[in-house]
Amino acid sequence: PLEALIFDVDGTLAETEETHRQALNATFADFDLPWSWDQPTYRRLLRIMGGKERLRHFIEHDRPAKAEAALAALPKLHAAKNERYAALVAAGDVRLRPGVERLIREARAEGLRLAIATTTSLANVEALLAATLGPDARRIFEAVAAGDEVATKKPAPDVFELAVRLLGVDPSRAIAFEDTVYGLRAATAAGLRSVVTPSFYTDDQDFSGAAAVFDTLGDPGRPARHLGGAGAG
Ligand code: XBP
Repeated sequence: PLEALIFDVDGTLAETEETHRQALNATFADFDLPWSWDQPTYRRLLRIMGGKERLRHFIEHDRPAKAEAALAALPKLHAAKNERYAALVAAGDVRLRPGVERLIREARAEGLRLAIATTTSLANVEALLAATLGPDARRIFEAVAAGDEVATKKPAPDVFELAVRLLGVDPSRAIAFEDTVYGLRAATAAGLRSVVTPSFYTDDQDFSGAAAVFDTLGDPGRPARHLGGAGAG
C-alpha cells in the first residue's frame, strides 16, 4: 500500500523560478554586477541544479564582467538572493500550483505521510510554505530533506533517500511529485515512482520513466499526456 507522498518544491508546489530569477537580477544590481538573466538564459542555466552551483557555473563558463569579484562573493551573493526571494514570497508573489493544496489536504485525511525533497534551502521552503499554506504549514510535512543537508544534489538520489529515511518508509511505498527530469532521475534512483507535472521552465524535458505525467494536479484533472510504468492511474 501507498504510505507517503514526497514533494519537490520549486516548480512542483509552485512556479517559483520566476521569483528566484527576479530576486537574482535585483541582487546582481545590488552587488554592482552588470548582469541580467533573461528567460532563455535562465532556462539554459536551470540544467545546473542548485542556486549556488548555477551561479558558479555561470561565472566560470560564461565568464561575465566582474567574474573574479563575483566568485569571491559567491556565498554572500546567494544569501542575498535568498533574502530577496523570501521577501517576495512573503509579499504574496507566489501561489501554489492548481490541485496542490487539495492533494495535500486529502492525503492527510487519508492518513498518508508527507515529506519534501528539494534542492533549495530550508529557509526558502519555509518561506514558501508559510506564505501559501499558513504559519503552521511546516508541521504538515513530517520530513523536509533540503539540498544543503546532503552530499550531492539532484539528479543524485540523496534528498529522496534522506526523505524516506526520515519518514521510515520503504521507497516502494512512496510517490514522488516532480517537475524536472533531474528530479525524476533522483526519485527513480532512490527507488520511488514519480508523478510529473511539468512547469514553465521544464515543459520541454523528457519524462519517460515517470509513472504519470499531468499538466497539473488540478481538478478537474486534465488528461495525462503519458501513462506508463507501475502504479499509474
Ligand atoms: C530547484 C533548484 C533551486 C532553485 C533555487 O530545486 O535547482 O536551485 O532554482 O534555489 P528543486 P536555491 O526543484 O529540487 O526544488 O538558490 O536555494 O538553490
